[in-house]
Amino acid sequence: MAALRGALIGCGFFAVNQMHAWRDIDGASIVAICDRDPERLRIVGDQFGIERRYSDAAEMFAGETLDFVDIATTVGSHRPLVEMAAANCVPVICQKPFAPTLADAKAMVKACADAGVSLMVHENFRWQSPIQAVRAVVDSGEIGRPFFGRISFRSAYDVFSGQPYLATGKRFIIEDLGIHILDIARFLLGDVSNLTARTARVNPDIAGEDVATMLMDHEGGAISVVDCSYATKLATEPFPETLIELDGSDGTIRLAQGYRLTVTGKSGTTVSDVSPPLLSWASRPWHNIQESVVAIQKHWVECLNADKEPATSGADNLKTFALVEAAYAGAANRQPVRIDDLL
Ligand code: NAD
Ligand code: 89Y
Repeated sequence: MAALRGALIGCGFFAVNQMHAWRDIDGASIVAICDRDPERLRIVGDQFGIERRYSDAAEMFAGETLDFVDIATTVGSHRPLVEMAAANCVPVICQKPFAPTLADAKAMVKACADAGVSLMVHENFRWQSPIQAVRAVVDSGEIGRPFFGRISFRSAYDVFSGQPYLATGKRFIIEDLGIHILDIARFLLGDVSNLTARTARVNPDIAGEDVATMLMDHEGGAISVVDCSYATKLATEPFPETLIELDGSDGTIRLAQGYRLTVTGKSGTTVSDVSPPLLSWASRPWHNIQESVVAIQKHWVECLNADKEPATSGADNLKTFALVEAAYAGAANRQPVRIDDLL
């Protein structure tokens, strides 16, 4: 089968990982890139040997024959770019956070559905190999029916030096990072019916909240706590590890710092190292995230070729995005939020 011809829009900080990952994946290649910043276009074009370069996405759609487009811009441009892809009948991947609001996200999903084009949100954290390892244990039945989960991301890593825009938005940790952790909770324990949230800002130099604690009822009966912080100074900085505790009717799973997975279940206790591999182009501590970029992009290629809906399709991501909206609304009025009322 001929390799799928893709284009990348947005050649910034994170897009470099996506470009490395596309180079590692058989069956797809990036044939054109676009950025409105000429310097970013030059840097990424030269680094990855891409000659076809555009400063305007509409010109790129007009000038190229594409099998898909990969949008790696920041959130403000996601809706117009996804709608442009839909109008050009080009299947589309869009980075998280998918949209500024749930209403925008719904409109983007509808635009792609109406145009009959596939849409995947680059919601990559559930594709990290340690998270996949936890899910495999749950699926094996070893711990029985999970009734409690704690999905935790606490760090003081300086994310603002690489991504300065994170310090300036009214919304920070839930929209930027919590969205991944909420998605992992859905991935492990299923969809959510109710959410209660509290937020705080500890760092005085940023505009948004940097601490969030959420309590959720899952439709299957489990309860989870999702807690996130970028104001937590620890002896050993865990960025970007998500730590997990799951209690089930027949045992427990603990994913601890250092990628140590302990499972106590029907067959006793096992302890294993589920560290992600360090890919040739990756660098610590980002290698966990970088590996998941390869995994989600591979999944996209498989889904496009098999005409299958991606696991983190636009429609699926609405259910994660609703948790983000619920967390902000519920933290503001200190009331629980029913998720069905938002969807
Ligand atoms: P960035 O600001 O470094 O890069 C964005 C690039 O997009 C810039 O070069 C900008 O010029 C370009 N751009 C913006 N609007 C454009 C438009 N309309 N047309 C063409 N180019 C345009 O941002 P970043 O840190 O790389 O983040 C990009 C996205 O990736 C964000 O949504 C962020 O949340 C996400 N991100 C995801 C992960 C993850 O693990 N999934 C990690 C980091 C960042
Ligand atoms: O933007 C964020 C993401 O998606 O993963 C980690 C991050 O880069 C900083 O919080």
